[in-house]
Amino acid sequence: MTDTTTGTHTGTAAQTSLTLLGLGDMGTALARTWLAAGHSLTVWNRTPAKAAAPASEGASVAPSAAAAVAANDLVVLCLLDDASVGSALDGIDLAGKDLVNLTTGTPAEARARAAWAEERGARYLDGGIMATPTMIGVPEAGGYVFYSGSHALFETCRAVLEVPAGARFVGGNPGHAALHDVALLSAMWGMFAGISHAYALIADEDIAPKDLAPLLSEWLGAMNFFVGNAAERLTSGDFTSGVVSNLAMQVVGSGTMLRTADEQGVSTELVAPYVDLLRRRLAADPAAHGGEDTTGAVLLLKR
Ligand code: FVH
Repeated sequence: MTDTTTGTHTGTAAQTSLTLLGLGDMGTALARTWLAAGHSLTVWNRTPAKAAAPASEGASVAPSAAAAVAANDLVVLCLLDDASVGSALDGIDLAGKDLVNLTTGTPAEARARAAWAEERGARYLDGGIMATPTMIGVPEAGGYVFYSGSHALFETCRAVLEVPAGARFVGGNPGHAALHDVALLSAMWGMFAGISHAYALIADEDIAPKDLAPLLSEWLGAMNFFVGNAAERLTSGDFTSGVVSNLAMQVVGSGTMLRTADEQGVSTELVAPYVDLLRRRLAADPAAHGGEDTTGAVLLLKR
C-alpha cells in the first residue's frame, strides 16, 4: 500500500512490502537480500518450482502474476527480456502500481514500456543492473543499478532499492538507465575482445597466459586515461591539443598489429574493424586528422 500523504510504501524503510516477478538467477539473488533485510516479499515465477528457495527464506508465493501484483503497490520485475515483461503483465490491472523494471532491454523498449505502464495508471522506473547475481547483497563487490524514469518513484522506494545494490538515478528519460547499462557493457565487450586477441597471439608460444595476465591488467589500467580524455575531446571538439600518440603514427602501428596476427596464425576479425575506422578517419583528411588522437573514430560510428 502507498501512503497517499507521503507517497511512501507502507512500513519503515526496513519493512517495505513489495512484490518480485521473476526468480531466475538474478531475481533469486534480489529476493534473498530483501528477505534477509526483513522486508515483506511476495514472489511469483512462471516456473513455480523456483519459488521454493525464497519461500523457505520467508517469501509469500503468489499463485499467479496477477495475484502477486495485487499483493503490493511496489512491483519489481526481473525477467528475461521485455517480451517476457509484456507477457507476464498482460491483462493485469496496474492502476496505482509502482513498477520497477530491472529486466534488461533497449532504451526504446524502456521508453515504450514506461508509456505502456503510464497508460495503465502506474508509475514506472527502469533499471539497468551493473552486477552479477553473486555481487547482489555484497556492497564491497561494487555492483549497482542505474535507474531512470519517475524520479518521485525512485525517491519513494530508494531505501528498499539500495538493499541489493547501490542505486544511481540517471534522469527522467526512462530509456537512459538501459542506455547507460549498454554503453558500459559495450565498452566491456570491446575490452574482452582485445584481451581475447592478446591471448590468441601467444597461444602457440612459450608464454603462459598466467604470465601475460598481470601485464595485460597493468597495461589496461594505464590506458584507462583514454576514457576521460576522449570525453573531454568530444565535448570541446579539439582532437589534437596535447596529443602524444598521433593518428598517422597509430595507423602505421596498426599495420604491425595486423601483420603480427598474420605471423602468429591469428584471425584479425576482432581488431580489424577498429583499425579500419582509424584508417578511414586518417584517409578522409590526412593533414587535418594526422595529428589527432584516436577519438575521431567515434564520429565515424554515428550513422
Ligand atoms: N545474470 C546476470 O549475470 C545478469 C546481470 C545483469 C542483469 N541481467 C538481466 O537480469 C534479467 C534476469 O536475468 P537472470 O539472470 O535472472 O535470467 P534467468 O536466470 O534466465 O531468468 C529469467 C527469468 O525470466 C522468466 N521468464 C522468461 N520468459 C518469461 C515469460 N515469457 N513470462 C514470464 N517469465 C518469463 C524466467 O522464468 P522461468 O523460465 O523460470 O519460468 C526466469 O524467472 C535479464 O534481463 C538479464 O539480462 C542478469
